[in-house]
Amino acid sequence: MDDLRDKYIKLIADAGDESTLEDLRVQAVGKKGEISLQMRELGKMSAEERQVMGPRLNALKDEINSALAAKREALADAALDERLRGEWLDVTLPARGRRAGTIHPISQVTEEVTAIFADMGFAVAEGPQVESDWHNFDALNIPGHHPARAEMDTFYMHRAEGDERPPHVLRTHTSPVQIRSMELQGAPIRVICPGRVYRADYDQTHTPMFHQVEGLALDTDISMANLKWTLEEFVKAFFEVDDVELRFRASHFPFTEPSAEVDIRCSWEGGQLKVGEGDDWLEILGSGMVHPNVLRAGGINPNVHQGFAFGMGIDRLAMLKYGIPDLRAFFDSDLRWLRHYGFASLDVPTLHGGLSR
Ligand code: 2NL
Repeated sequence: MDDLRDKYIKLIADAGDESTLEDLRVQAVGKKGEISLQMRELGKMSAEERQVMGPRLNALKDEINSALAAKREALADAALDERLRGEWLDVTLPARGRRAGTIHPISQVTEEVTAIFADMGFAVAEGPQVESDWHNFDALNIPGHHPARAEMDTFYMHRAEGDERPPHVLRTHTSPVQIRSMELQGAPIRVICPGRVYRADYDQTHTPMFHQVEGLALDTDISMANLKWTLEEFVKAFFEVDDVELRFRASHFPFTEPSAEVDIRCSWEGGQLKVGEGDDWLEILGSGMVHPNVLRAGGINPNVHQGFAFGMGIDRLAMLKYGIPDLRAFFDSDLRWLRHYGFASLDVPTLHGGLSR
């Protein structure tokens, strides 16, 4: 019986596939298998012999069955490993060309605006979207009681019960980034700050998250004339026209004095925007000379350095330049919309290569 056991344990261990294993099962413990035949012999034995041989044969049968089951599982594991080796898929591979994504118009316009101002010597600065109350408001000459705070529809962060400090806010404009730039770098300085901003407002023309770009230029001798030239150069480059006419309308912002809203001459003939001709005016940005209180908040001495600042909405610029009618569709992530209004990912806007082709 020991020979029988050793023979089958070895044959099972050496079996290379499921069908060999099944043949072995039939040969050993099948109805007419070697062990079954031995069991039949029990009837011919004496009672004493049977009492010894019966349990031994049953134990042998169990051992062979367990060995078969263990080997079957090992073969299945090996087969699965083999399949996994053959059927692997690299999910980090780039998408196939015809399914490549597109650059969102907001990213495209941000790149265009950045390229234009970079060419004029402006650096790009970024900052936190969750801002301190001080950077978002006080530093910009908007103290606690100022009506501009109420008008901004600010999203406030949570403070623990009993914590009396003013809560942080989702920045309502990118101006705090310029405050941080002044703190870090001092004057002279030329920066633009593009990015996401937040206001609790949702209708046809407002989304609670939108995009702004602000600019700041400080030096010992900067005037409104420099602001006017800078904005003219920007508008010509952005709308890809040779000439523009700007109209500065007196306005009011807490952070600039004097302040001006800037319109560009345009026509809407046939429902299509043409910049630089026609009898309509299109408001595109707000601007002014930085208020002395704001300079001081940024650590700048207003008796030495002064300059201009401006701010505009990127989403609106994108709608105007690329004829996109509905603001809210910008943030729906509708693939059909993205394919229609999106830009080829390798056509990076540059001044020498063409901003938008
Ligand atoms: C608008 C108007 C404006 C500014 C933003 C600014 C920033 C600093 C100091 C002074 Cl740090 N001003 N930013 C100035 C004037 C207007 O934005 O209509 N934005 C969409």
